[in-house]
Amino acid sequence: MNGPSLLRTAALLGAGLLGAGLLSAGATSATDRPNIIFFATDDLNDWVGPLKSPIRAKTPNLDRLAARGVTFQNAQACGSFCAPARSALFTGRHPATTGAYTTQVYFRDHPELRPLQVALQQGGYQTFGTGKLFHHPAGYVDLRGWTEFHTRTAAQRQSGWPVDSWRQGAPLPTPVPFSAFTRQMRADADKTFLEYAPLPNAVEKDMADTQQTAWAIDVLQRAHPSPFFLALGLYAPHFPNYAPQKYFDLYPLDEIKLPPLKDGDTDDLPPAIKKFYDHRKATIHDKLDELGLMKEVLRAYLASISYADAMLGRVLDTLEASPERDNTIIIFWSDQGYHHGEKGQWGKHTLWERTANIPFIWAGPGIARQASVNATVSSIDLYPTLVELCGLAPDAGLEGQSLAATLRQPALAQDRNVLLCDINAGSYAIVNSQWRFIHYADGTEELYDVVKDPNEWDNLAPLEQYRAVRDELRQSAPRQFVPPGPETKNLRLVTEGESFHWVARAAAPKKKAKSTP
Ligand SMILES: [Ca+2]
Ligand SMILES: [Ca+2]
Repeated sequence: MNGPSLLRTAALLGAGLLGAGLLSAGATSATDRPNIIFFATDDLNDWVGPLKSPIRAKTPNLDRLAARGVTFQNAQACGSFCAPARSALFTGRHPATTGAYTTQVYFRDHPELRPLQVALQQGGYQTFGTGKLFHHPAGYVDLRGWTEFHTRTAAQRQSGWPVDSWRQGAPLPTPVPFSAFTRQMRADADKTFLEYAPLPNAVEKDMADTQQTAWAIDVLQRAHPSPFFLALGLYAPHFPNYAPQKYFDLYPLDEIKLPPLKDGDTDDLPPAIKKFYDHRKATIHDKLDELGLMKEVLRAYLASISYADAMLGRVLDTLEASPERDNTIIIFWSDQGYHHGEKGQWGKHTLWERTANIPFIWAGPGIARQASVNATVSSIDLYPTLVELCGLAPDAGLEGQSLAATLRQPALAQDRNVLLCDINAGSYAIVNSQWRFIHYADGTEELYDVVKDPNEWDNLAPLEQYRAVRDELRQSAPRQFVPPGPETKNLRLVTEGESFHWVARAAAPKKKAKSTP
């Protein structure tokens, strides 16, 4: 028994819990359960050191983590933007099952589902959270199951717990918006989309992500008589890409390389999809090109990745100096990836590889070191993996697969088909290490051989010779897609002190029929 476990046993004896038989169940007693640090990032694609990507940010701390753990090269997101990816992660269920395809509030619509942090708390864990773990607007933090959930300001707790990373006193550049692209966007557009700016190095300590990292470090430095789950959700490198100047300086503009783009790439897409993405390209990609800003936007994203990596470094340094060092698993995760001009797109919300491939790196006790796994996995696998590693009560509805055996023996990893649901019910991708198969709700499809065609330029779906491949991949689609849950535009957020809940908006009164004269 190591030091921390002895401490815990002593504390539990003191509390009279051992005699109550609380620790008798299963092979893993609460005292032997590993601590978990869950380090979440937002919109971070695979441009990081440990992943085999042609463009990579400087991420010395993630490299350090990967050197003592397992890197999944082909980890797929379980949602194509923040809200569905996070709802799926915390419920262990895909949008096809929960109806949380976009910004539906899973804990309002499905209070019976046991979110990950509640499962951990029920398993004897102290649970600590801060930052962007759930979707960022007010009303999205699942308040259940946290020993402590930290916010920077009291105002956040009184107003539905928005993340507000660039509000509530956070440092901002002058002017806002800073980038010429964002300034030229329509008046009704999101004025943070692709917005970026270097900030003075001196304000790094005042940034929301820095402050939340500091809180996580404080938690890590406490004595831990029980195992802990510490979840730190960075907003970086989600736009706006405001980062200290020193991270911009890592990337001289003339060394930035743009991702490849194929002329006429969308010509082989289903007509409705081609129309949608051609329009998006014309309004964003072509505008950035006209302004000559692509490299600037890329540099700011790379700078924000390196800033996020520095926050990871602070957590790793603290853990390495901690008595919990050898008893703590760290998981590094991003909710989904990001396009930077690939296929003419800037953003997420696609079913292609650029949105789907995420960094997913695990290190800690019982996990192989310096290992890289090519087999396809999904972030839906996180919850069942923690059920196994942490000895939690099982949940028959979890839709992922435990990666515990793979983490112990990466060489035994087996490839499989994984699901990525779209924001539209009935549209999805099925992915394995050779194929990406996309099916849209209108019945149109795409198919890419990602081994021969990693850029996903050649849609093979129309070719008769691939009919059998498509038919086989389609077998892995969900049997049904539940209808979307209630849209938040039809709900009203009610705040009550430091809590909140959602209520249905009263239906608008029907207009009185005009009385006939
Ligand atoms: Ca995101
Ligand atoms: Ca194409």
